[in-house]
Amino acid sequence: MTDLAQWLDTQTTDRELGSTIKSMAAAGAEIASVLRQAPIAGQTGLAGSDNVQGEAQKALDVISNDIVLNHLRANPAISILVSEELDEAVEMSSQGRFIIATDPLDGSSNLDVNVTVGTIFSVLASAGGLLQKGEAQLAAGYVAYGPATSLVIRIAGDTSVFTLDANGQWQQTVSAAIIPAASGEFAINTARERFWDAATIGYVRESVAGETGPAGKRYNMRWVGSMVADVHRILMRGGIFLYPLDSETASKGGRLRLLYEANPMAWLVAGAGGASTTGRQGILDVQPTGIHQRVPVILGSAEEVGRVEAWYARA
Ligand code: AHM
Ligand code: MG
Repeated sequence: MTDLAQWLDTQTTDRELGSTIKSMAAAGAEIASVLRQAPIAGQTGLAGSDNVQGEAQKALDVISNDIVLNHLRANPAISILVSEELDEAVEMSSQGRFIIATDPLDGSSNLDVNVTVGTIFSVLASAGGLLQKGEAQLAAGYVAYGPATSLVIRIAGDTSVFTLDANGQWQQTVSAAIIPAASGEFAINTARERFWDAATIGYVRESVAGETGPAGKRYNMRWVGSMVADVHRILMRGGIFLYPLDSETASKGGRLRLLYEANPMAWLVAGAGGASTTGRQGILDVQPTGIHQRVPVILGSAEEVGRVEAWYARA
């Protein structure tokens, strides 16, 4: 079997980039062990504070953020940390060559019900500053805390999947994920239909119309409510994920965050042959204007993303 360190040696000659990824992987392994015991340790429920987005922080959001902070502080290759849970960017090593942007624990609403959550991260060059387009990422990944703990990581080549073994080591279990171009599975929060724009309504209506409808095939719907879990399913067997701009999220620019949710996921999907868009622009082409900026997110199987883009071009 190939472990994470062996794989990193095949992907980059930059040992500091490798060590940056190893630090995030180590943080993920520690968060996994905390999550496994959290109901016993009483680490459930709210922390009693709000994050910068005005959302109530869960105890485990704060604990996970601290774990990531500790691992990154110990690595002199990291210059700055941007976290969903911290209003301001945190300065680390002045000589550090890499910026990490992270959502330390995504899918908080699923925490207390023992459903998959995850840690998402993006690696940028310090020289480019905080507000770089997704296409400038040096690497991106996530850890999914599910029945197995998975690390999905991409530097510039393939998107690879590792599984945490009983000894706390990451073993490669998929060398190159491939998202099939065609799929019959979509993921969207349909309870928001009354807020949707014409393109989203058009795409979903076409999809639920079945074999005799304009899409000419039957679709199924899946929505975990943890982006990591929904994207992981798409990386493993295809499908499309949509959190489009809608009339309720329009004033904020969308629901999901560009730097530490949309960009890393778009980077991983691209490495597996999938596509991503805001509907009107490639996600990786969006110029960030703020570290906590939000963006509409549509990603997954290329043909499905193309169908949504066609709806936007018409709408
Ligand atoms: P969070 O970062 O506060 O956990 O929110 C992000 C989550 C995503 O994981 C998920 O795709 C989405 O929000 C779920 O939204 P909804 O509550 O509309 O189902
Ligand atoms: Mg999140």
